[in-house]
Amino acid sequence: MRHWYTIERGGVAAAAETSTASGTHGPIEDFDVVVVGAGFAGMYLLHLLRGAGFSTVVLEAADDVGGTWYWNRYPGARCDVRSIDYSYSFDLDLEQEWVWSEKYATQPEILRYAQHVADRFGLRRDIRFETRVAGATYDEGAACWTVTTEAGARLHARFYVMATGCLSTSKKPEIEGVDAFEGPTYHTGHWPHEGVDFTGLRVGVIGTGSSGIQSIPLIAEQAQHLTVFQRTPNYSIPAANGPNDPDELAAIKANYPAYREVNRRSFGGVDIELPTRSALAASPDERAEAFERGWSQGGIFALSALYNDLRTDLEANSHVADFVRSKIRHVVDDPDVAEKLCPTDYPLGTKRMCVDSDYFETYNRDNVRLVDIREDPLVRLTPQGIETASELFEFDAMVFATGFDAMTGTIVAVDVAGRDGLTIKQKWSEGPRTYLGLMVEGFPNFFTVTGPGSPSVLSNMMVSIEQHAEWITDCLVHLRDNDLRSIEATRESEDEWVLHVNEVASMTLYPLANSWYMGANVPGKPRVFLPYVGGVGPYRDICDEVVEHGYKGFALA
Ligand code: NA7
Repeated sequence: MRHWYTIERGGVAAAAETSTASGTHGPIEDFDVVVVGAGFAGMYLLHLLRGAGFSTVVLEAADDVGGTWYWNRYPGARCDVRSIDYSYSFDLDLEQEWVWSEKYATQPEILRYAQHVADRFGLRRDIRFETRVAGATYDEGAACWTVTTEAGARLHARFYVMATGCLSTSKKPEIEGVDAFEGPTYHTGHWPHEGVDFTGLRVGVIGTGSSGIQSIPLIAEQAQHLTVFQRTPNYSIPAANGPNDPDELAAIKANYPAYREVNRRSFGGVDIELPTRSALAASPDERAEAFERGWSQGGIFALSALYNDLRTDLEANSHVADFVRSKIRHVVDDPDVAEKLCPTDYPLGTKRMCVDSDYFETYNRDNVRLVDIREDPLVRLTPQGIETASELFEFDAMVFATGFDAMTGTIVAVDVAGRDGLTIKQKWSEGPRTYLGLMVEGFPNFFTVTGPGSPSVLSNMMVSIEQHAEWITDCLVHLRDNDLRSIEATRESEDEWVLHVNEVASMTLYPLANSWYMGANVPGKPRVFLPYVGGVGPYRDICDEVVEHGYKGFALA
């Protein structure tokens, strides 16, 4: 492997030696690119960067590839984007040969896919597993990042990429005595690899987001008794999962490249016909018929993509929200429980829409109880279970389905210091600031994949990951071809992009919910809309245009 940048820098690595004073040890290794994270983003980046001749190493905390799909092994974990869409498009043979068994793939199947890709493209040899990054510091004089691992190793690289995923720093419930419970506790985002058997146990689950909604029906089937502690009810629609129709699959595969191209140019990274009609222009009967059709079709977009104003107009949204509430009341036998399960204080779709298999039905079981902690707040965890304002609960096991410090948590957890020692945590103290969700002013040669300010979690992540990995690789090739050693977002372009991201978000209903999109699930986190809601296709055009205009908005040195 030719180390283009390391050769150019001439001997930084050779000169660098052991430093025990700082707690680091061993020789400093030199790479063109250090990538953090061996999920789908890091894996594809490695494949591309190696192919382009850059010496690249991927550092990964886990002991295998998969990222989100490595950690989130809770019962019922599956993707809410269809498997034919949630898969790599970069290799024609791979996409033809891999066969997804279900419409929505389970976590084990997605993990097997990630492992297959790692084997197929020989990725593991350049991935260091069980290696957690502690810090990364930029030396402006050398245009070089020094990346430090928790074990004390140091690596030099011209470029530093965080491909750390959007939902990778899990968060426990903020409650007194969170570690006081003497029985086992499991976080859905860090599920034991060997699985958990709840048979015969009294189980308490905190959290009713996607992870809670997917796992609760399966835990209820096993447990002797299950108590669910709900802070905010969620809108959820049946997944209508099942085996993939072989004929449909064959038809898509016969035309896969064109199919993928439609996804790339689409709004959310999947081929969905964009509605042109307002919900308010439809009659009540027409709306009812459309909502029923969407409900029985199932899936994450089935309701929210029916009319063009559901994400922007409260009255339009109230119709679809009413419809879902009517479904919950219809399914759940106990009217009091049904009311507790009905979301009422935020518009549908402004928190991530959930898809489920028999979630609401689960509350009709004799062994399941719902506790609304808005009525009866959690007070503390006790050695035996949970104390609420009015009751003591005893459990044998507890599950925290309490989500993540999304999109920024993992990035600021690493001590990333850019020019003049400014850390990313300081820079983002009032909310993330990026240009295109790709780069940050003050942090030359540092990239984020699907970072805040890009479509990321509002899209089919695979489409957004591939776009960013390709954009970054092309950018590095451009720098190399033009003998440039650094790239950095300018302050002006970053200001404009942040403004644009906020302006577009403010045209929608998203800011009305206390969602993780808004950073509202983490106490003290700035309330800022994190992803870019302008759409995958338009965003891609913007990124391409930036390149066509000589990396407009970036300072190249
Ligand atoms: P989510 O969607 O953030 O859900 C977390 C749930 O945990 C949600 O119901 C929270 O209530 C609840 N929660 C969080 N903190 C607390 C505390 N302190 N007390 C009580 N309840 C709490 O995470 P998921 O893992 O389910 O899903 C994440 C994404 O993965 C999902 O959107 C999909 O994209 C896939 P809240 O709503 O904040 O009131």
